[in-house]
Amino acid sequence: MIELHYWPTPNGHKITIFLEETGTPYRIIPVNIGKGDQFKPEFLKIGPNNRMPAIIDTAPADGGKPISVFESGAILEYLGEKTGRFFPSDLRARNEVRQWLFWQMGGLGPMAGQNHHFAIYAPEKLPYAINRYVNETNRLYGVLNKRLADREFVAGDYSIADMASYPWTVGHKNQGQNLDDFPHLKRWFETIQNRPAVIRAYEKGKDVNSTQAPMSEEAKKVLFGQTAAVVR
Ligand SMILES: N[C@@H](CCC(=O)N[C@@H](CS)C(=O)NCC(=O)O)C(=O)O
Repeated sequence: MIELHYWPTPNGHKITIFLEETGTPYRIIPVNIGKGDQFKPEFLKIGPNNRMPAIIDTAPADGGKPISVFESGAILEYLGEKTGRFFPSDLRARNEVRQWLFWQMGGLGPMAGQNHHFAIYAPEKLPYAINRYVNETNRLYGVLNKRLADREFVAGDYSIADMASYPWTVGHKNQGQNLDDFPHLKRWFETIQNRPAVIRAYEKGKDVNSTQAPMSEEAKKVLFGQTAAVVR
């Protein structure tokens, strides 16, 4: 059984997509990041970066005590290895998947995250910051589009690399991007969007947080302006 410490955000959706795709038994423990659950000492024990998602595998492959994992990329690799699905064991295939997973973790996710921050949440609309991240997101969409020009998925067969990137393209409109400018990415996006497991994963998200309202002022206070004090 996998205990998933989760809130329905792009990084959270990555893991429910994997779990739904593989039919792995899991239990969601909500981490309401707008209310500060990510700072609770019990969460920090498994998620020392005060960010969700994190998992606890209560039945690891070695038969030993439970294993916890934080960082969505590490979680996807861990679950891919555990289940033998969506993270190929062949040297070359695995190398492809890993590169594109890290590309998402170090590029698309953080840049699109800053894009959301400056374009939507920042109290001041700073044109320099907005342009920088809209342009950088645009560049990354271009990289992904080019990659998808001659293949169905990012790294060969459908894999954890696709599961990592897809949730970060769901908010393309808010990121100032038009999918019509990226036809290969658009085809890939629509293919993944229509997968039954992906639909179920997003439904799970709505069960955990049905609020579609814009982020509250209270949540903004919790989420923005954090310093080292939050993990002391
Ligand atoms: N690199 C981390 C990033 C996780 C992350 O940024 N999670 C956000 C939600 S998408 C979060 O928990 N935010 C809580 C906070 O900012 O305090 C991962 O991929 O797991």
